[in-house]
This record gives sequence, C-alpha cells and structure tokens, in this order.
Amino acid sequence: MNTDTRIHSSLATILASAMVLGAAAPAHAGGVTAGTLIRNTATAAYDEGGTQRSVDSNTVTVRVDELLDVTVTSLDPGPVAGIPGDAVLSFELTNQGNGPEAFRLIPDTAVAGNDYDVSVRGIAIDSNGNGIYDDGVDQLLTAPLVTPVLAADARLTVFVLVTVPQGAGNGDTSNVALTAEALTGTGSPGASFDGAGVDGGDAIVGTTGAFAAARGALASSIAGVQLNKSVTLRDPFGGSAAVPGATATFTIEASVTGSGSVADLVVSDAIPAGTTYVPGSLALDAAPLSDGADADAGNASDSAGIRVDLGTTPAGTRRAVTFAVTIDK
Ligand SMILES: [Ca+2]
Ligand SMILES: [Ca+2]
Ligand SMILES: [Ca+2]
Repeated sequence: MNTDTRIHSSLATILASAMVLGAAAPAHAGGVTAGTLIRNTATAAYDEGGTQRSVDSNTVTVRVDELLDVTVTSLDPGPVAGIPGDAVLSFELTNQGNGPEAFRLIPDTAVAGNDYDVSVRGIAIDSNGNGIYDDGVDQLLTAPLVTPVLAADARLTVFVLVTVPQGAGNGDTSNVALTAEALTGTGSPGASFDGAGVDGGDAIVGTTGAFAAARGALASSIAGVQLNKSVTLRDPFGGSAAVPGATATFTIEASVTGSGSVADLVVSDAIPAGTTYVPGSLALDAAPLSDGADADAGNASDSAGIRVDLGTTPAGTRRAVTFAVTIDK
C-alpha cells in the first residue's frame, strides 16, 4: 500500500493505520467486488510540550480492478443417450470474476476420438431456472452466442441442443465441448484490458485466462429385438410327419440385443391357416399363460392368434413364447 504519512514531530508515535473499504464490498470467488474503493489513512499521535496532538495522513484511495475468470462444468450425471434424433447436453457456467461480465459460448462437436459427430440445433439458457430444457420456454441464443451479463459469482445453466445422426451405432460415443470466453477478452493471467472494467477501471485476466471449457458426452445405447421362430412336430403315429392330426409346437424366441432397453415389447403370431390352436398351450418361458385376456401377460384364440406382452425389456434378455396347433384333418 502506497501510503504517504506526514509526521509532524520527532516524538510521534503512529497509533493506527486503518484500511477502510468503501460501502458494500462483499468478497466473491474473484475477491472484493470490482470498483470497490479501498481507502487508507494513517494517524500519528504525539506530545508537543505537554499537549497531546494527533494528525492524519492524506487518504490513499485504490479502486479494485475487475478480474475476468470463468468456469464451465458438465451438469450431466453421465453420458446422454445418443439415440438418432434430438438430445440435450447441460452445462453450468459460473462467473468467477469479481464484476459483471457476459460470456461468448463456442460449441465444438468435432472432438477427437468421437465415433460420430452430432450437429448443434441451438444453444439455450435455462430461463425458468428449473435445470431442464423447456422447449419454447428457455431462451434460445441467437448468433453471436453470448450469455446475458452475469453478476460476480452468478451461475447460468446452458443447454446445448444437438441432433444425433442416423449413423450412430450401438456402443458409439461422442463428445461435445462447450467453451466460454469473457466478452471483454481472454489472455494470459495478468493481462489488462485498460479501462474495460467496472467504473472505468481496468479488467485484468484472472488465473483461468478468462475462458473455460467442459465436455458433455453422448453414448449410443441402441437396443433391438431379434425374433427366432422354430417348430417341432409330433404326428399321431409317434413320428414327426406334418400330417393331418399332427401337433405343431411353435417356439418364438425374442432376444433384446444391444444395450439399454426396449419398451412395450409385444410378441404376436397368427394361427396358420389349416391349423387350429390347442387351447391352454400358450406359455412364456415354459410357464403356462391362460388363453383369456386377463392379468397374465398373454392371450390366445384360434381367430385372434397369440399375443404376449413383455413390456419394458432390457438388452440381454431372452424370452421364449410357445404355443401349439394341430394340423386340421
Ligand atoms: Ca465486465
Ligand atoms: Ca428450463
Ligand atoms: Ca391370459
């Protein structure tokens, strides 16, 4: 501190040297608020011929400069489902400086190592502050992609809206980087943008370089269903000839492949012409299902065929539906 103290006597004793902050001076992540005036006045007390006297120094005033600092983090708890179509990546931007600042946003979809690159549909800010992208509610930024001015310490949730290409296959991953740069400027820590800070003070680049980047990840977990149908025959003569009166037992094996799960999986089959459903023959994984449309997963009739509702089924699951028909005589 560059304090100039005038001392009026060789007997002087400096009693106090007070540093006084101007009115509101809260400390932020970036330190004392930019524009704060720090005033320093020294006092000397002395004895002059038996009389106590004191004298103040002039006051030195220092205005706190603005520091430019920012951090960006991904808010996604894990990779976002990279199913072809629309996906949303969530980020949090924090103004780590000590003054108001807006930030330029730069998405990068072509991150090294990507199995596929998404395309950016838009960048939105969480206008209603609920942490979720709300189409038609949360504000889409238009070019140039610049956030509103954020107060010191203020955080903003940013959504990067992307489209996953059709070519994305099961197990493929992709990253999207989001960079935020202080609109005033970026540079080496300590670099100054003279006069660009609060109240005409300088804006000084902080330790982050006044920019930050984070990555959001997408993982394509695409489930599919393979159906495999087989038949075994038992004829009235103890053999396996497909003759009238023979029983044909069909097995439909449904396998959910890939990763993730499928929803509302239903296996159905018509009763082939020239055959008749064998009542009570419907089964799922060898456990009988009633023919009626009731609480269990299946129903069957000669006219409507068989139907088994497997619901949401995770990848790696294999279910076997069996039913029997007789070849009409
Ligand atoms: Ca600023
Ligand atoms: Ca929202
Ligand atoms: Ca049933």
